[in-house]
Amino acid sequence: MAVDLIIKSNKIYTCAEDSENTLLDGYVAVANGRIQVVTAGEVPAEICDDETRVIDAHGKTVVPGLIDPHTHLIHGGSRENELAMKLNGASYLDILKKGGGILSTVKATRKASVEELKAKAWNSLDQMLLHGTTTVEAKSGYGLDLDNEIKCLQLAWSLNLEHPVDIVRTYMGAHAIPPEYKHNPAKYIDFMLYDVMPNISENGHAEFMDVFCEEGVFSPEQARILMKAGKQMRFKLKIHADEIVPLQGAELAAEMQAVSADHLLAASDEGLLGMRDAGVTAVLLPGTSYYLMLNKYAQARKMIDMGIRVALASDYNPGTCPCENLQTIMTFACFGMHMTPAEILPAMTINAAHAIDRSELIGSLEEGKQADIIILNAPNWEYVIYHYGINHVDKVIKNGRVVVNNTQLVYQGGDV
Ligand code: IZC
Ligand code: ZN
Repeated sequence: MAVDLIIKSNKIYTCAEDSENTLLDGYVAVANGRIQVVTAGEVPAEICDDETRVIDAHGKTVVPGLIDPHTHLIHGGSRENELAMKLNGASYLDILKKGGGILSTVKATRKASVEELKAKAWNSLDQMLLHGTTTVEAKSGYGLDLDNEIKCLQLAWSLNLEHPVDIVRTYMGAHAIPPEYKHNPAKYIDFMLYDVMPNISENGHAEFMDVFCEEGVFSPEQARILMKAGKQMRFKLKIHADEIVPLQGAELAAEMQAVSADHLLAASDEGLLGMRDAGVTAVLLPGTSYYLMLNKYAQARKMIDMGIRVALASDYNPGTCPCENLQTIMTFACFGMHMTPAEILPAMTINAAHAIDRSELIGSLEEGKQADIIILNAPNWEYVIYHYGINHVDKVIKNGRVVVNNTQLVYQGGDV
């Protein structure tokens, strides 16, 4: 039986776990949207016929589609007005306390029509795809009331169906206390527990749940209550943990057996060891450290040496990292956190797949996995990180179909 697509290259990085042969000079063969063969050597004539498309990527670099396991994709408006405040020394939490930050995006998101939100998110997804991202996690958390949270999660589902990029949905009502509950945060927590979470769980609007555990936002005690209830309702768990103030968020992630704990700049060593033992993936967001001008990054080197699985993400959002491009995040991971190119590649592919519980399906070039593959205009993987500030993506293959060709989007609308 002939295959649909063959990609040949002398630099195929499979990112397969527990395999010594992660760099091959050979080919990837794709049939029916899945990877059929990945191997070193020449393409045997019998797997090709007249219909088989052959891409000769010799001299270019072939890697799995990048996975972005932490984004706040769907939101209204933008927050460039905060730049001057930041440059004048206002911190992220100062701006939030004054009703700005997340709360200004909540206002804009509630006001926006579904069509407006869709057009904005679609543009972001196009940017992500052009820069090599083939799957993203997308959090709600700018609606906060029932109707607006569901509006955003349903939109994420339509985008998943209509746009080539796959979207994994996370409910994040615990992102901020909405203005209508400003004087009664306990009541907002009850509202989430009894009115919103059961609805979202029963209707399958989200697979994951996330909590912003931070000083002045949700305390570790509140986060624990929400996560426990979420677990009972069969949500998989994530947590924004120890980003700015150390609150033992990493310990809580381990205790609750979260799938991932994200940020972790101020995580304790005990918390990190707990995460390792509980198999919690660390999702690091160095673009946010840069953008908040923290002069501080998560201790990636220490985490890797401890044996924690480390993934990287953009944190794409309108306040602390308005950047869809994972190649930019690679620059911060390398030059800010001293991760090596050999560590950054799995952090954006197979480890990122673990962070969204998709490691059986995506994140590596292995037989049977979804054919999400990118071809980079670079002679090897190190070069992509070395030559920074430009887009190296030449082609993107999503589910076996070429959706970016010669750096341009080539997908047609409809179900891709
Ligand atoms: O809109 O500020 N950190 N949530 C937690 C964010 C950043 C998004 C925002
Ligand atoms: Zn976030």
